[in-house]
Amino acid sequence: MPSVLVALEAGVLRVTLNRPEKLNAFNPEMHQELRAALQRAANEAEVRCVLLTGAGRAFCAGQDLSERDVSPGAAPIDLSVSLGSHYNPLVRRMRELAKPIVCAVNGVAAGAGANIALACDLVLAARSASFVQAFSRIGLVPDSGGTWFLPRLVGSARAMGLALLAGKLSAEDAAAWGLVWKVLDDAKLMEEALELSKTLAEGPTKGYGLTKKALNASFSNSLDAQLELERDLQREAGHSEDYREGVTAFKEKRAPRFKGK
Ligand code: T3D
Repeated sequence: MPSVLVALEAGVLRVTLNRPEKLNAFNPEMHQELRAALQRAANEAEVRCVLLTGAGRAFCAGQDLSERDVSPGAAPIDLSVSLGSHYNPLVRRMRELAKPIVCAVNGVAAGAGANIALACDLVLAARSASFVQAFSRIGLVPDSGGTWFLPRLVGSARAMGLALLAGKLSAEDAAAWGLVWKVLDDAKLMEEALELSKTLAEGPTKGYGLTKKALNASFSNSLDAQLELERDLQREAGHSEDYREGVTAFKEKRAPRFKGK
């Protein structure tokens, strides 16, 4: 049974974390399969949006702790190896993918699972979903970009509370705090996530990729540097076929037919 299910439909690469008996916790196979799916999204022009979700009742419970031997006498584990070879490249790959990633958080998102959801571009959450920075419960530091995303999304006070107390944040509170884009009734989550993903898959993919680049750079740039970046990215966007189509469609008073080029 694959650890990640992948299906392409109408420009949307649906990627489902598929270890439901472990609440979709990460093991090396799941990392490898997710990496391959994101590589496919980057390589194939037919893929114009990625939709990430989880099978079963959870989105993802972070690292599979049953793979960590901490029994008395076992050698200490160097977790930097896991972050360096799996989690950090995953988050970089997601942020650098020049196509939008929608996340449908179908249930609990804990540890790295929570922060991988936050690394997506548009996060939809089922009303029954929750977010847990579970790391401090086991003596760890939030990873997978958590210490970067959280203060930016919810401010330092709330980021610190989430990280130190490791409480369960409901989907409703996550939306109220600005952690996610929208909360949907459980029964509507996948339908609406798919609809949103299809809308994005029909959009100006190249412009979306450049927009991701600009917004991702904004946190470390001065206003001057950001203005320069916008100028450069706009030059690139202005050379796209989709820009030509967008302006033509506006002038002809019709909906644009973007090709993602
Ligand atoms: O190690 C490295 O590579 C470093 C990188 C680390 C990144 C990380 O993600 S560290 C954080 C790891 N994750 C956690 O600490 C979360 C652990 N899980 C939980 O806290 C809870 O399970 C949840 C809050 C996610 C859900 O709670 P609940 O009450 O809905 O479910 P449950 O009963 O706790 O779990 C159901 C089953 O899933 C249970 O198995 P069982 O008893 O039915 O056979 C549980 O053991 C299993 N499970 C849940 N999370 C994990 C897991 N098994 C392995 N690894 C997990 N992370």
